[in-house]
Amino acid sequence: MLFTGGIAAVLSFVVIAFIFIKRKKITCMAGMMAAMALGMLAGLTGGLLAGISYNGNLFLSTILGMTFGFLAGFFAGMPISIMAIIDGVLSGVMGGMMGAMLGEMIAPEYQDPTVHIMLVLFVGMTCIVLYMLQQEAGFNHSFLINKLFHNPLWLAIALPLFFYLYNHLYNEFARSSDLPMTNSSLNHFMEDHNQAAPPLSIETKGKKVVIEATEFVYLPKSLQLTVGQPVTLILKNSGRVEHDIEFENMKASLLQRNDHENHAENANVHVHSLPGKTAEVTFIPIESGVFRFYCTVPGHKESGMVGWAKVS
Ligand SMILES: [Cu+2]
Repeated sequence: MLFTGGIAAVLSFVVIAFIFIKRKKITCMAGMMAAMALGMLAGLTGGLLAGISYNGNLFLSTILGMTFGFLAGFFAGMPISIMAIIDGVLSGVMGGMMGAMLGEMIAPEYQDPTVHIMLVLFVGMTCIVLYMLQQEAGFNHSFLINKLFHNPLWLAIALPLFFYLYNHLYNEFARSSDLPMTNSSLNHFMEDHNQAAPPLSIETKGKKVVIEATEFVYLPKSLQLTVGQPVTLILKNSGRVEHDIEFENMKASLLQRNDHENHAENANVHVHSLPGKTAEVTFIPIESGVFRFYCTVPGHKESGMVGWAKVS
């Protein structure tokens, strides 16, 4: 995410710098196109990243997306003309709104692919915009970079290379940030508790997560959990009807429950709470992945009572 944002920021800066340097040779029409394209791309990408990062707060992510789009469109249009500024700013604001909505609404398991697609779109389009501006300003074949740029073969090699490196670094990056969480002691801890039946009232130093339920929304609607780390999930029902949380296909060992239903050992994690009451369930996630949870009261899931947990 940071990586993608960084690439997008650097490329935006390159385009703006290019427009600024060649501002005398670029016609108003080309400047408008460039400002519109850059504003839209920066808005979409910034909005998407903000929508994913601040999921559940569409207002904040929309404002952030609009700001990115506005700034990119404004600075790209500024060296050209007022018309280019208007063009850039408006499409930037629109792109920011759409990107934020996309980031907010996209299912969690598709967030990473969506970011990748957006980056491909961003890099591809900025290349075309830069090419167009080059054409507009006249090629200067004395620069090596321009020769490279003018040769489709080089471009055909450079782009796949970029995406290969990007994927490689992206995975490296993700792995290194996961590292502290998956150390061997936690794995041992997890294995020990898988072998024996989990004791009912274990002293756990796990984390506590509170989810507030109302009609018909969870707050927050996403959780970050760690494999092997016990977690106490507290469901605070602030609504006027009963609500619950049921996880789909999440493998976990249950440690204790405070309601009275009987449950098999590999049951889904489930917690139910009456209006105005609080209930909790303690469990250890066994498998990493993204798991949805929802309210099983008829009609609630369809009305928006869904969320997800990212177990890493
Ligand atoms: Cu409900």
